[in-house]
Amino acid sequence: MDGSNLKLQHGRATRAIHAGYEPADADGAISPPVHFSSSFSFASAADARDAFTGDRPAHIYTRISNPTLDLLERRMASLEDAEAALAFASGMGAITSTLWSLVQPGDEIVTDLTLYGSTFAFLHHGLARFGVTISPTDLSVQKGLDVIAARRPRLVYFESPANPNMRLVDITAVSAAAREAGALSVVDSTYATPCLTRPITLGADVVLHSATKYLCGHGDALGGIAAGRRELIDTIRMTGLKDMTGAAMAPFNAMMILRGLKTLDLRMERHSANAEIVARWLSHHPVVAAVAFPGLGDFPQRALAERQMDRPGGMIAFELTGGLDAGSALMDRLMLIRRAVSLGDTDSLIQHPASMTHSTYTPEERARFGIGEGLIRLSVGLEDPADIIADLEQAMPAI
Ligand code: 4LM
Repeated sequence: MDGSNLKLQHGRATRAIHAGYEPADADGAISPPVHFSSSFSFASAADARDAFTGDRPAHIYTRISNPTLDLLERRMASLEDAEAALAFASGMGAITSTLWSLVQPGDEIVTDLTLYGSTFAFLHHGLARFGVTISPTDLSVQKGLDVIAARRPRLVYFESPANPNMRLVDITAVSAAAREAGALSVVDSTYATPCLTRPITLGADVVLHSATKYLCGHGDALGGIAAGRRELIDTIRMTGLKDMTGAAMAPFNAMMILRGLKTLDLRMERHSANAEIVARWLSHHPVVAAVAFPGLGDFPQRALAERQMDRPGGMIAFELTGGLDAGSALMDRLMLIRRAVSLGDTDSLIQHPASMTHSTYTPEERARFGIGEGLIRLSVGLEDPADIIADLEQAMPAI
């Protein structure tokens, strides 16, 4: 039973548990075997040659492929409704391997305004040094679509929801504009996961994930995923991954992420329900100046959230009336919620993007790209929501 068979018949929760694996292929083992092997042997010199020319599909070396990574890739392809997927050592491994494979000097990438800090740094301080033009554009408005049409870039790159301020991008509209302009559309869907949004079915060419976050779900393994058409994924595997970054996922991490995926649907339901309760509480608190959460009635892109996301997800961005000082004081007083970067874990995590994940931007860049200096980011975990609220309550500055 492979991912494509399962896709036609089963729901996403079922596919997250079964796609790509049959116990009969491994002596009946319900949990798939893990192939801790860096290299693979050949029956003959001719077999080895045919594996290298591609005439005979075979595993050669784990930087290119491995049966355990193969299973994770088939499962993720099924969950994303994509032809193929590819695993990497980290989310940044997925992003850098993909972009190194798809652009060359002289090309232009149109990006949305808000991106994860290291993605921003890779584009502006990395690729830009090699002759790639990076053009930040507000892709949440019609004018952004006009820029794509006018500039006809090689690639359009965005996140939805965006880290850290929860901006949404209309994946259907932007992917269509990119296709019309002859550009590839690449969307980082780390915040949404395939349980909330399926960018490939909305027209995107490549969907990327930091699998470190919700896909793993327990904060104990790094990983990255790219999914899309087989021809694109093959190119990323054989150029960006194999020869440029070498950012291959370890088989042990693939096992951890396969285990995490089994409860992804369940966890996303609870993350979303908890975050909705916490966001509502924050939005009624007198010292909270603003809350960005797609599940709130006053979320500025509420209609798009309802169209594009099955649930609101577990991420909240908020600002206190006392700005950064009040936010820092709140963070210092928390006792249950952890002061830490990363997101999508069982444990609630809080951080200050301007001084932490998005300190790769200058203050001027943060102002230009919508990352408030006083913005606090909360990744709502799977604890009892009453306990998360009680911790925030005892830590809130006095009115
Ligand atoms: C963080 N984020 O925000 P690896 N894409 C998105 C991300 O949020 C991240 C990556 C890619 C955080 C990490 C410290 C939207 C990471 C990069 O960390 O390389 O797996 O993913 O707190």
